[in-house]
Amino acid sequence: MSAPVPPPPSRASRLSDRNHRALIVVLGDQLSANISSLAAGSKTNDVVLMAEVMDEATYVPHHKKKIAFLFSAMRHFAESLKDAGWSVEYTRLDDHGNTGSFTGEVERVLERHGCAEIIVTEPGEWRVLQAMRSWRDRFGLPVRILDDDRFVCSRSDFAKWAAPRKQLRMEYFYRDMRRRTGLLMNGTEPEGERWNYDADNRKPARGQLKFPNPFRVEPDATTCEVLDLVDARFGNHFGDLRPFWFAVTPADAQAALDHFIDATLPHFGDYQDAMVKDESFVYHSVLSLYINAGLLDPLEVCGRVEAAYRRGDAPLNAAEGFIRQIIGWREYVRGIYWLEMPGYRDRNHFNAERSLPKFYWTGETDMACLHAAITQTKEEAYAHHIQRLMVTGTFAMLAGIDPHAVHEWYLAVYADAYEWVELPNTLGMSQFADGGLLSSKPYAASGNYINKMSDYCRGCHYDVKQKTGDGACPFNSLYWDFLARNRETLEGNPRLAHPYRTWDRMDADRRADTRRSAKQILDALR
Ligand code: FAD
Ligand code: DLZ
Ligand code: SF4
Repeated sequence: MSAPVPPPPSRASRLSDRNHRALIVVLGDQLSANISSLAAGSKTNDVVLMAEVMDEATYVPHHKKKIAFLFSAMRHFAESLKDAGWSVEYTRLDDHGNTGSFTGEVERVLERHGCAEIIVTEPGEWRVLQAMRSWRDRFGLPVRILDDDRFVCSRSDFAKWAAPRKQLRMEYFYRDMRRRTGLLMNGTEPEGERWNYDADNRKPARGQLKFPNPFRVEPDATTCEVLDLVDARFGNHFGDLRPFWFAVTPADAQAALDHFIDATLPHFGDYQDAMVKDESFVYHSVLSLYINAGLLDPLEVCGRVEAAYRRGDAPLNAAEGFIRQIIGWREYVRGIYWLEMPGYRDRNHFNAERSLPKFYWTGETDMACLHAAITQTKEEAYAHHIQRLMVTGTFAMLAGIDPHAVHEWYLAVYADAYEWVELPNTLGMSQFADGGLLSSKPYAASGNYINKMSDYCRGCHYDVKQKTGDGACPFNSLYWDFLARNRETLEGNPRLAHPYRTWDRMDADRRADTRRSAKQILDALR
């Protein structure tokens, strides 16, 4: 664990103790007008650097839509800073002399401006923090790395929360965040006298439901220019670039939030875990890419959701479920990331070594659930939580795919993916590769779960009821094979006692048949 970052001094105290020029570096996921680095700077004195760099666009092969979203949002943000009176140095990807890295671009700007200090808000990835830490020696300048106060819980506060605890569990952390923010609280008590309405949020989406589409924005001239650039420079990356409909400004992201609150939030809770064929978004907000890039403020979003509940425009299970995802899970996974890095990335509890199947990049598989989740990921750079967790995630874990390969896939393919949020969700929550640090049991399930929560199985080549043999749903034998294969590591987990008893009660022939079926499926993945 690195030393906690000291809180930023107030703007007044900072300006009074210096009259030199500072270089403020703003990263692609720091597009917030009140971010701590800008709040600590001076419009009239300092220079802001923003840079499109090849290193960031290629350290994993990001989805084309993700690159286009960030480049366009960065260009708009730089313009808004200039309009607000900041002096901005903006490097476009194709600018002559672009060095391709943050460090190279900092060096170039320092050569042009006589800066005496570098100010940054802490980044969302360990490798970028390491680069920033190298700048002091490299450039012989003080580097001030400020807290990212867009989060409710700072890294140091999370470390303090975690230190005395033998076991970290999101639920207790979340209650503290509710108390800290006052969201959905009545004095010291939770609204509705329960902290968590998760049990009410697991309805399958059956019957005649109407699904609102997320808010769509027509690309403007800046976005069109970026789309051409991405086409030309990243044509070999995963994913469809067009149609491109993401918001790229705070105003349009606000409109997307308004739309979610009006059209979608009332149903968010009930159907949070539902999956529906040909419905990529169900009742999800599709706001994570805007929140993570800084176009929306997470606490403002939660405030709007609480207000909708208090007005009677959304039920409590929807408002609580949504707010829990943001001040609970989102803050919690970030805390775990910084607490556990850099070792976290290499955790591999089950010593899983299989390569990622090729169909993760093409969607070409007869498994209808995986085909749907991957195809929409390719089209939209989006899949909702249950698809990420219980379809692509569960399959990879059951099949013993190397968790690092799984991590790199998730980091590349989703428009909202940055390591601080993606890695704990993938490695910890979905692959159990951290051995249970983040969640108390692996999210392992047979085809039965997907059948219960979706309509995928009805149109699938495989039969979800068939346990073994050629036409059987692959999740069925892989589920038991996973438990049998990892018995030594998992048997002691009380939450798995029931499935192990069931496995032991099966007759020996059936167990052998199950493992044979699983072996055939795994062999075919090669
Ligand atoms: P909604 O379902 O509408 O949820 C509302 C908001 O809550 C989201 O916008 C997001 O800000 C937050 N949220 C919900 N669940 C989580 C969570 N588990 N962790 C953090 N925030 C959460 N989320 C990312 O933002 N980036 C990632 O790279 C990412 N990778 C994931 C990988 C795996 C394997 C899994 C299982 C989950 C991952 N998630 C990630 C969490 C979650 O799936 C996405 O936040 C969510 O699907 C985004 O869609 P949405 O905005 O429609 O979310
Ligand atoms: C993801 C990304 C991409 C594709 N490109 C850039 C870029 O060119 N310039 C930039 O400042 N940021 C980019 N990003 C986001 C960074 O990768 C992100 O800021 C770091 O990973 C820290 O979270
Ligand atoms: Fe997925 Fe199995 Fe259902 Fe097919 S039958 S959609 S593979 S769970």
